[in-house]
Amino acid sequence: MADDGDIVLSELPDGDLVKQMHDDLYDGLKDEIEEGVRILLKRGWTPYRTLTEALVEGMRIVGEDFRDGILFVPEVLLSANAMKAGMAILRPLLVETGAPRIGKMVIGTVKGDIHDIGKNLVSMMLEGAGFEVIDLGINNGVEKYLAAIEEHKPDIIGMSALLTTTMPYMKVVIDTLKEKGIRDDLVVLVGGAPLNEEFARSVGADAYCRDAAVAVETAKEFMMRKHNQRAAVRA
Ligand code: B1M
Repeated sequence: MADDGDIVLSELPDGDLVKQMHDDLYDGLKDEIEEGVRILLKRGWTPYRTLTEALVEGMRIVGEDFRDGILFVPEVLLSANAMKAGMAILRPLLVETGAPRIGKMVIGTVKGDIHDIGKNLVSMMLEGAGFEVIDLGINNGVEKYLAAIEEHKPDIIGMSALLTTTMPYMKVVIDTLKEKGIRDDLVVLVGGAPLNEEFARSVGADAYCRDAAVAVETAKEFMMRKHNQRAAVRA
């Protein structure tokens, strides 16, 4: 059993365990994060609650100290690694759904940007909500999006950016979709910590998604509109 010094994770009450997991994520302790996730699930926590309260909240704390120059890239990489290990346990549980596929989405982090934790979370949640998700990974130039659109014929394109220097690339992708005459065939959703609604509008996206839950709701809403439009045309 993994323990944290003298601390036995399985003996902690929920609140203390979650706090300890925030510390363990901060310290990049992958084994402890995996164990913590398993304990919470065993205690009846839903995968979503475990994800948001134990992992995402822990990463928020890491983000603050990274911003303030208290943590540096190597340390944050370890935290990211631990976060991903926890997410890997939750992924199959979040995507477990007998629901029919309600839409298809191609998603990727834009060119120059290697942040993928948020994007992965969005992918997982969308899959869990019944979407087929084609995840292009990180550092995607416009040609990658175009090739994926050609191959997979998605309903929705999702773009993620975590850097103020990479978010303008979303406009490059959307402008290229316009040039190719395919912009209006697709719904374009964008997300990432430095973005906001105004930015999304300014680059010509259909919507900005603050977090993974909003991404799911927004994607569902657009699919509903699409089905209604089709029904209206048929009527
Ligand atoms: Co970086 N980094 N980082 N980083 N990093 C930030 C983004 C930063 C804000 C930290 C800071 O405060 N200084 C800062 C950007 C500053 C800016 O642009 N103004 C920054 C920097 C500067 C950098 C480097 C330049 C550092 C350096 O090298 N000197 C470098 C850049 C590398 C590159 O991309 N070219 C870099 C590197 C890294 C690591 C590799 C160490 C690591 C990434 C590991 C990985 O992703 N595999 C890392 C991390 C972990 C972070 C922070 C700490 C955490 C990001 C994260 O995972 N958050 C981040 C600080 C922060 O954001 N506060 C930071 C948790 C995740 C769940 O949230 O990604 O916001 P988020 O996703 C949310 C929503 O935004 C939304 O839903 C998600 C889930 O709710 N969402 C979408 C995201 N994408 C979406 C797509 C959608 C919809 C919703 O499509 C439809």
